[in-house]
Amino acid sequence: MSGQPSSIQTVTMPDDLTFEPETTTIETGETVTWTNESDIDHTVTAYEDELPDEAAYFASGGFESERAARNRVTEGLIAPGEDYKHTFEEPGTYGYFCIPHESSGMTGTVRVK
Ligand SMILES: [Cu+2]
Repeated sequence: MSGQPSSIQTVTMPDDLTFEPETTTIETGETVTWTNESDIDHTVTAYEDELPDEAAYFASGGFESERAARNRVTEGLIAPGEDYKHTFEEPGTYGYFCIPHESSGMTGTVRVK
């Protein structure tokens, strides 16, 4: 990285209850933008036990814990056409999911190098 602006990686939420790509790999300090391209609401919610030790918790809605995100799911919904961004400052592997569609397997992984 020689002075170039930090790049942004996009993960889409298409119509089939997935995150696409399911696994995205970025460099430390880069931002992921999740874009809802479907016609229903989704969340991006980190699994609290699938974060690197030093990492900040993240979830659409700005929650500080998975429990809070689950308890107040409507506040974390990303409407069709909207997006959610998070910048990853710690290397490691992060697991996340969509609260309404967790049981349908709507989960994803961010790997930060
Ligand atoms: Cu969903």
